[in-house]
Amino acid sequence: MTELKGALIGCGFFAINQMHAWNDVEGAEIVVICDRDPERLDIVGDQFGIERRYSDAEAMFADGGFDFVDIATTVQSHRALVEMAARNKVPAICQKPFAKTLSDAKAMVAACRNAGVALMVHENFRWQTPIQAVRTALDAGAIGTPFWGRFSFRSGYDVFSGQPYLAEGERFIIEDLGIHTLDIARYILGDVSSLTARTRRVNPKIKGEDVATILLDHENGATSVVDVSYATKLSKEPFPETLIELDGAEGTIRLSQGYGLEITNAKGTTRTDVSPKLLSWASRPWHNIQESVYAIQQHWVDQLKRGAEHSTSGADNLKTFALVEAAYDSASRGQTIDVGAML
Ligand code: NAD
Ligand code: 89V
Repeated sequence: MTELKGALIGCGFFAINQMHAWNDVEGAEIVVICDRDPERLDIVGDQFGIERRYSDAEAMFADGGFDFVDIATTVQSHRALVEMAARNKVPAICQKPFAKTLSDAKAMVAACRNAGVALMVHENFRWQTPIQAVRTALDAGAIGTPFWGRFSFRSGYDVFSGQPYLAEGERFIIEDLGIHTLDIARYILGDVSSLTARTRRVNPKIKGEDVATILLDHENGATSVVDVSYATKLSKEPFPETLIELDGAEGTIRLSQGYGLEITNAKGTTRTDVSPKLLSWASRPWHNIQESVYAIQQHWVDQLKRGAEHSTSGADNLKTFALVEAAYDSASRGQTIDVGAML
């Protein structure tokens, strides 16, 4: 298979997973890295044996020598870096959250479309093995047409030690984690027409909300609840599992803590272990997320080579990002938001 050459911008906390995954992905390798922090640049360069290193993304693009760019910085730089990739006609992966605002996200999609380059948002949660198993069961007609769902992520895990910036923003759980859960709800039950949300902050040491409850009206008539919390202290910590309940006309699906999938229909009940693989470089409890990083990056390469649309293309992710903005808007105004009108 021809090797695509990639550049990675942002050598921080999460990029380590992306670099490990690139080592496993078939058909691509990272040949150049960039970080404006020289210490981070050297740590990642030395760990992964990458000689070409830049502190300035503009200079890296000017020198070229790569077929795509993987942007693993935090949200503040996403628009500038995606537009830089578009100007240089380089296909781009952009970490979530895609942008600071929906209008920025729309501009980024337009820039890549006009430049004729692919753009994929690194929205990896839908690529988790247990989420894929739920989707496979639904597609196989295991429960008939779903009419109700719950997508739940409730945890007391300390995410702030690895990602201190999460404690500092005015927005927290919907923008950082709920964005994944909303994307899973869309992936499983389809696009959303309207949304109602309530939020609160329980942890006094952080600035943003750490609890959100969101009611979604899907275009196909299904109703779902997305509930997320980092203020939930349980006897057995579920981080980073998304739990799912689906009721369909002919049965039910339950994805429970510990990666158990239970399907009940006229044939009876089946129980399957849908645990993610523990990749050689992965560590519990992050292995679920880490495996999905590998899966989405392999998907990027495969689709890029075929010239086909990515599952979480920039255009697709506008519909997830709109749910994030709608949730904050709904929570602050106490009103139901028409999501279709935002797109
Ligand atoms: P981080 O702060 O640890 O790392 C970001 C790095 O980018 C830093 O080293 C910083 O110096 C560098 N950087 C920022 N702007 C730059 C620029 N313009 N040019 C060059 N370098 C620049 O952040 P992180 O925790 O690694 O998070 C990065 C992104 O990954 C965030 O958007 C976060 O939401 C996302 N994330 C995703 C997942 C997931 O499962 N998809 C998990 C964790 C974090
Ligand atoms: O996946 C993420 O975006 C992470 C975490 C799971 C900690 O919320 O920031």
